[in-house]
Amino acid sequence: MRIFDEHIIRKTRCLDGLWALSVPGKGEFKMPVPGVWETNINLSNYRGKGTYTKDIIVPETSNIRLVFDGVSHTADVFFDGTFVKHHYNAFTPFDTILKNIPAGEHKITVEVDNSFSEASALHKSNDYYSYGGITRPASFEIVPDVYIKNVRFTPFFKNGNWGANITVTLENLSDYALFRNLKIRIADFTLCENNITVDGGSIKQIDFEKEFDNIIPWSDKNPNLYYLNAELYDGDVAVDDLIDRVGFRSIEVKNSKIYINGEAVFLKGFNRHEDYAELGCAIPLQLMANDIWLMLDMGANAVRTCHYPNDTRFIDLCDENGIFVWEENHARGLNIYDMQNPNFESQCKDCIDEMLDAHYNHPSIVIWGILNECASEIPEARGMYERQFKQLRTLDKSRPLTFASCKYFDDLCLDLPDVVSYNLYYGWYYDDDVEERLEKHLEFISTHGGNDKPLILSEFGGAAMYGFRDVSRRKWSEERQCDILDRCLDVYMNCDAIVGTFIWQFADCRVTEEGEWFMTRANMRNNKGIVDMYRHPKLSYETVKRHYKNKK
Ligand code: ADA
Repeated sequence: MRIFDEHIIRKTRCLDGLWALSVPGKGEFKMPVPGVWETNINLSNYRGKGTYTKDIIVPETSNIRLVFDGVSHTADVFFDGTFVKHHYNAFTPFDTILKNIPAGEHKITVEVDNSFSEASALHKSNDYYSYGGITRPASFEIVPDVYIKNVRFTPFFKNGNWGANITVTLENLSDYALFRNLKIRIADFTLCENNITVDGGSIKQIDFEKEFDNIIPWSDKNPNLYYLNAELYDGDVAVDDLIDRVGFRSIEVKNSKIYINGEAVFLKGFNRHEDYAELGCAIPLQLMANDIWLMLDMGANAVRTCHYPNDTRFIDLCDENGIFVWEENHARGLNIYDMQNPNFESQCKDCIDEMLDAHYNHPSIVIWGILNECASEIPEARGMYERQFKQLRTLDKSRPLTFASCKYFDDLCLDLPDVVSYNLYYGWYYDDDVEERLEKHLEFISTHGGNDKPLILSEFGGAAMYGFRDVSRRKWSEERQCDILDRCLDVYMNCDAIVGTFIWQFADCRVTEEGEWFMTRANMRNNKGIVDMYRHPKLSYETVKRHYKNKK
């Protein structure tokens, strides 16, 4: 489920492969997992419920941890016919622990639903597609009575030295107190805590603070990573482990700039949806890597995971390749009525909790975002922005926060984030001059709470149909897309107040047929990609490359 082994001691089994899928009124299928059911011709437009089943063999009587990295978008999980877990949101991982499962054959059933209703406040008809299926890897693990639930790594730089706060969470699944020894290995160092008492049925956190010598920090230019290996012992016997990959780097926001390891950075970024032609959001590792190589080839150093948390393997690749990541919770273009859906706040809260649980340790993530283009101009929505920022600040004090606004001269929330971000489509939705309008936006931002904050141009661009070439450079042609990006990049990358540009968007993506999207999205796709859905470069590939490669 990662691009390295998370466990050497804990036994794990991959659940990827063929699962049986039963869809009412459509039939019985053998579906690949990970995968979207839209890849099957009978289901290419299907929105509704489907039941996945798979038989597994549990090798020894033990506690089982079932892990799903992504089920789109609602999952009800059953084990041997008994309901064990409900989860909403395609884009966050979830797990469930089943105690004392006898050795032998067992059945996992996942009822998957990708339909739109009030029950789903975040997945709705939108400018990207909500696919159906078990779309990211799945696995089961055999966990001992006391197991390592989580490890959090927070690097710091103090008195000329790198150090880290490390918090390990243990859970005792049994009914009685147990004693364990914990060993942490990182770089050439070992940290130990012995005789830890974990009471029956409880969770215990163990904190370490340590400074290290000779650390090579993580940066975009040298993305140096360390394995963080947590091992749990019963006496001398190793019973469990959890391995993660971490990096030492600092992030600071001051004087309207973002500093990484003490150096001001300019984020040369792309917005990227998880979507690839017929494969939908279930993108295999090779193609994720290919996306990163294309972005690097264009000179980019940053990506925004619009508009939801991404597959952990993609973030692993960003760690590996020195790409700065803006990761955000799941919400796109929700108006105040959408935000007043009774499920909205709890679904956003769960999404933030799960995003942080899954991705807190990634050095590449340098910004958390919330609520893309939601109702930040409406007084009733402000409290929701405040609550989400408060939740994030409680969970992570080390990273700056932002939200991408399209409320321009009406925004009421610019004082809340650490970084102000604007989505501006000059040249596409509005034809006024980019530079003139930017001046007005800067004036508004500085007088409405955004003064002294760094500004990111979080979206800009225009659509082009791959292959539509036109000497008169009309809208939708590849030439016109070049013109729009050329002008925007020229202005935004040379403006002192701006610390990052995220082009909309990296690749064309599918949109939902419900709602009004078919009227403005030719081929049922958002066509503002610099590459098309198969990653064929449009003319603008070279335009972007010229700008991004030229800026240090
Ligand atoms: C918005 C939105 C994107 C996309 C884009 C567009 O700013 O955040 O998801 O819809 O506009 O293509 O219009």
